[in-house]
Amino acid sequence: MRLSRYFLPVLKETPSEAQIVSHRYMLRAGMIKQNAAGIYSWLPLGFRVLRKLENIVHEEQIRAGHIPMLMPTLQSADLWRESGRYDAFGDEMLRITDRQGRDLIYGPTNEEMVTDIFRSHVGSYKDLPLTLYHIQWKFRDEMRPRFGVMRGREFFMKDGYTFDLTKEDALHAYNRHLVSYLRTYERMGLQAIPMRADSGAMGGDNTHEFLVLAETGESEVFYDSAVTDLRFGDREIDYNSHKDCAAIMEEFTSKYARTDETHDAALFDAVPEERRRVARGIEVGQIFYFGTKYSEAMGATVQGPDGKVTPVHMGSHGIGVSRLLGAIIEASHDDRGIIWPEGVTPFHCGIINLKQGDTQADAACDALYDSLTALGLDPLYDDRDERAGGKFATMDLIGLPWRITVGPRGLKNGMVELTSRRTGESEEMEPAQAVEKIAQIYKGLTVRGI
Ligand code: P5A
Repeated sequence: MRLSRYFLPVLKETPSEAQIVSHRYMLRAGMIKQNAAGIYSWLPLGFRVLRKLENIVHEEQIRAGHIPMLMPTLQSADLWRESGRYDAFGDEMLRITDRQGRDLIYGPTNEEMVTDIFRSHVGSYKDLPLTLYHIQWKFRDEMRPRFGVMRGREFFMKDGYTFDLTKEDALHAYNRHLVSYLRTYERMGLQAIPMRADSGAMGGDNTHEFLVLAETGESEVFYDSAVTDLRFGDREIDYNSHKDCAAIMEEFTSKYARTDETHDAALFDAVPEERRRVARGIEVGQIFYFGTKYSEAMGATVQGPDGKVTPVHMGSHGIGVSRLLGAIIEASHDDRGIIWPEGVTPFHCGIINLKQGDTQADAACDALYDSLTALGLDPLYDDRDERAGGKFATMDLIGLPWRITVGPRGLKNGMVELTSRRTGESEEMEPAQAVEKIAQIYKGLTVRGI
C-alpha cells in the first residue's frame, strides 16, 4: 500500500477523552472513530488488524476441529424467554420491536440461538461431539462503556458452543478450547493466563477467564508468579486425545490464579510468599461448561447408544476479538506509539523514502515495494512529500515492527537501512538483503491482511 493513496487519518493531538494508552494510540493512529458511546467505526488500519486477529482465531478453531458458521445479530426474544434469560439479562440487553410488534434483541451472546439450531437438526449421539462457532458482532448496553474497544457496547466476539453426550466428553471439549486459546493468544504475541473465575450470566460452575496482565486491566487478579513462566510454544497436540488436552489443562491451571470474584485468601496464603502476586488484567476470553442448563430448558436432547433420550451437555467459549486490539497495544507499546507483534501487524514493514522525487530514491523504493509484494508481504510505503521527521513519527505511531529507510546518501553505496521498531536497532544492508531478512522474519506467519 502506498500511503499517498491510503486512508490513514493520523491525529497530532492526544484526544482528551482517551484515558488509557491503547485507546489514545488507536485514535491517534487513525484505527477507529467513535460514532456513539461504545460504538466505533473501524478505519482501514484498525480493520486490517481486526481481520488478522479474526483469521488467526479461525485458523486455530478449525485446527481444533471446530466448525465455523454465522448466526445473525438480531434474535427473537421468544428464544430467550424459553431459557429464562430474557428477564435475567437485564438492562445490558438491547431490546427492539419490529413493525409487526414482535420483540427482538440485538444478541449479546448466542447460547439460545445455537441450542435452537441444534434441537432442530440433531437427535442422535452419533452426531456428537459437535462444536459450532461463529465470529460476529455483539451488543451489550454496558453501563459504562470505556477505554475504547476494550469495553465497547458493540464488540466483535468469537463464540463457540459445544454439544456432547456426557459430562466427561463436555469437559474434554472445555479442555480442548483451553488448548486452542493458548495457541491463539501466543500467535498474537500475547500471554493470556487462564484463571478460575465466576460464570455470571452464562451459568454453570466450571469457568476460566484468560487474562493479559496490564495495569489498566479492569479485573483484579491474584496468582502464583510461576504461572507467568508457562508457554504453550510450538507443541503439536492431538485435539482428539482426552489425555493430552487434560494434561495441558492441568499444567496451565493447577497453580493458583484467580480473579477477585473467586479469590480465596486461605488458598492464596499457601503460595510461597515471594511468588504471590496481586495485579490487574484484561479479560480476553472465557470458557464455560454449564452442563444441561440450556438443553434442559429448551429441549435439546439426543438418543444415546442405549436408546435413552437425554439433554446434551453443553459449554460455551468466547474470545473478545475487538478487545484484543486494545489488549495487544496495552502489552506492546512505548512512548512513541504502538509496537505490533509480527503475527498481527497491519503491514509487515514500512518503507520510508527520505527524498521523495529523487529519481534514484523513488526507483529504489518502488523496487523494494515490488519485491516484498511479490513475496506475498504487505509493505506500507510512505511516498508522501513530507519531512523525514514526520514520516518517522507516523511509522513509530502506527507501530510496524520493521522499517526500511531509503535515502540518496545510503544509495550512493547501494545501501538502505533496516530498523526494528521494538529495539530501535538499525542495520545498513543492500536492498535485496533487507527483503530477504523481512521474508525470513515472516516465514510461517502466513496470515495476510486486507
Ligand atoms: C462465551 C461465548 C460469553 O459471552 N457466551 C458465548 C460466553 N462470555 S463472556 O465472557 O461474556 O464474553 C466473552 C468475551 O467477550 C469479550 N467482551 C467484550 N469485549 C469488548 N467489550 C465488551 N463490552 C465485552 N464484553 C465481553 C471479553 O473478552 C470476554 O472474555
